[in-house]
Amino acid sequence: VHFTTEEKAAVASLWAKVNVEVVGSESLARLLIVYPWTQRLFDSFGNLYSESAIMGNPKVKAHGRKVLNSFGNATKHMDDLKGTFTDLSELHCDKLHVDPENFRLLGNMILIVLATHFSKEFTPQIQAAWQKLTNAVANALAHKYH
Ligand code: HEG
Repeated sequence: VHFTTEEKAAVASLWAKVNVEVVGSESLARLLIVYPWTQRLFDSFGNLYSESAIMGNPKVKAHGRKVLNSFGNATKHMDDLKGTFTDLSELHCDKLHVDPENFRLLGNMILIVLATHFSKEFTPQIQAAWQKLTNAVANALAHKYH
């Protein structure tokens, strides 16, 4: 994928305002609530029994922050997403056994959380650029699967 200068600017301008801890934990929490079968991958996280338990779970918070921080590398390396995520792709495939469809689902959760946080500022143009990025990151993370 190729990102235009305008798309890169749209991504960067919003990313600069993102609270990684809040958006990361809310996105992961939504994934676990909206697609409950994803909870299976996090059986070491303790109590995921209800929406409020998931929202308040400190391990969900910490992991959400970690994942979105890592996603942040994508905003800085939009010309080389495959290279940026090679190691993580191998890890999620070989060690973590995460179905790559989940990268797409999480990408959608990130978009929804950004929309709720930024409201009207999340214009169609900004959404288009971000949606292209979440798709490209999902592809990059799936690239080393075999
Ligand atoms: Mg993954 C660990 C990044 C989606 C399940 N994920 C990690 C780690 C990073 C990361 C940086 C830590 C790696 C390490 O310890 O070296 N993850 C990452 C990104 C994205 C993503 C950038 C997508 C944007 N991960 C993702 C999804 C799932 C998942 C969708 C499952 C639904 N990740 C997962 C699990 C672990 C990691 C189970 C290990 C967690 C642990 O036990 O600490």
